[in-house]
Amino acid sequence: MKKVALITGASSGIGYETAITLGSNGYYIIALARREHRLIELKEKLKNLTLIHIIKCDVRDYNALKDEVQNIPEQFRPIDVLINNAGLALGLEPIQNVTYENWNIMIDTNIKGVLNITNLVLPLMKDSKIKHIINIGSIAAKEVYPNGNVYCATKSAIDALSKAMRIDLLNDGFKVSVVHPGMTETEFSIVRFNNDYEKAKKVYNGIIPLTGKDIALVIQAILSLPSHVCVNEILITPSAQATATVIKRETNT
Ligand code: NDP
Ligand code: 8X3
Repeated sequence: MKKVALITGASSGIGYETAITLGSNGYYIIALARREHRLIELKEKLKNLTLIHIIKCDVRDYNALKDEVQNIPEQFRPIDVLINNAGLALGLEPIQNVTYENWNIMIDTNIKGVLNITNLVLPLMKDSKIKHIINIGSIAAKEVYPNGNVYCATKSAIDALSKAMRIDLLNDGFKVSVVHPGMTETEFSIVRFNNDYEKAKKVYNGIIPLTGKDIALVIQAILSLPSHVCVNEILITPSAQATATVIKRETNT
């Protein structure tokens, strides 16, 4: 049976690896992000394995998303799985220093972006026999760490929204899962530190961080369970991470 997954933030990191993993396992993929050249690369990589439809769009732009969702080709309908992954942190500053621009972008992307996509895609999931929404939260949803303020608040909102979706969509036959990754080496820290590659690399000094692929495998495992089994939430860290701030770093790695 054909299965279709729509993945936001599929141009990099966790979203990209999830698209590759699910695409290699027979899912038709709808891949959404702003960087079109990355989506084209992904399409090239998946072209002999599955069907892929790419959407170059900003999750903050409801009207543009609405047009794009309306234009999703027939063979990608109904959508079976929605993976709300697009997100970002900007800066690591005490709350008194967070800029107006940065907090707005984080709230608009990480919270409103998820609401925008979910609202628009739900009608296309109505006829699916699977109906599974997977939201990407964070260890930052579970605990607030110094200078994480607004980012942690947005991810805490995703935790709450995931519970809300599970309640409100239960009678419509939906499963809702939230995946909370710990330290995962993607472009996340490069974005957080405004392209300061050295500072981004230091975040993972002396540990073996998770990779986008590790999280993709967890998502694939969640999707592989029998239909009566729903993983409500899962927190995954590198073996060297106990909490957001308790990390065992080796000095010579
Ligand atoms: P990356 O920076 O590698 O990927 C982020 C993805 O989100 C990119 O594909 C980016 O695409 C997309 N994105 C960002 N803003 C927008 C937007 N406005 N519209 C559409 N797409 C957007 O980081 P990760 O893969 O690590 O991040 C994926 C998710 O995982 C995020 O929600 C992040 O908060 C979460 N997470 C990450 C952790 C980590 O340690 N890496 C740990 C816990 C959670 P483009 O720029 O092309 O639009
Ligand atoms: C991203 C990882 O450790 O900054 O969610 O919370 S962390």
